[in-house]
Amino acid sequence: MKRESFVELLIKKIVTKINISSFVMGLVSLVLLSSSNVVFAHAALTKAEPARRAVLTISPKQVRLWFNEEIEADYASLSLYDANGKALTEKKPLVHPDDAKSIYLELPELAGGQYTVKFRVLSVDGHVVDSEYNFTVKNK
Ligand SMILES: [Cu+2]
Repeated sequence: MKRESFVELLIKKIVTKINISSFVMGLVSLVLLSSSNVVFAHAALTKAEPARRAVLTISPKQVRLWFNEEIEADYASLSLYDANGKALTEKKPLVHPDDAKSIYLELPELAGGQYTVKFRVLSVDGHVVDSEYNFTVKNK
């Protein structure tokens, strides 16, 4: 009887240890998983200026895009096209000096009309993210 309860106690202890270690393992893998998500996530646009579908009364000086991760300027493209599909500048986008997650393209004076911003950036995980959106400059 005493022997049995000792064995029972031993088994209980082992089971508790296993539970704790599997809990710790689970925690560790959770932390690893979430940190790898942060490192390997897609680059996503978080903000744009001019904003999508914005209607402006004055010509913007630049198009600026913000992402959720740092952008490699060498693999980034950002262009502006008019309603006829003509590029408005041959300039290349630059990473903003104050924010490595933001790129911008300097613009010439824009006449009234609808414009399309097209961009393509390389995510840290190696995936290319590209998209486009429109904004309008009102006729003066
Ligand atoms: Cu990805």
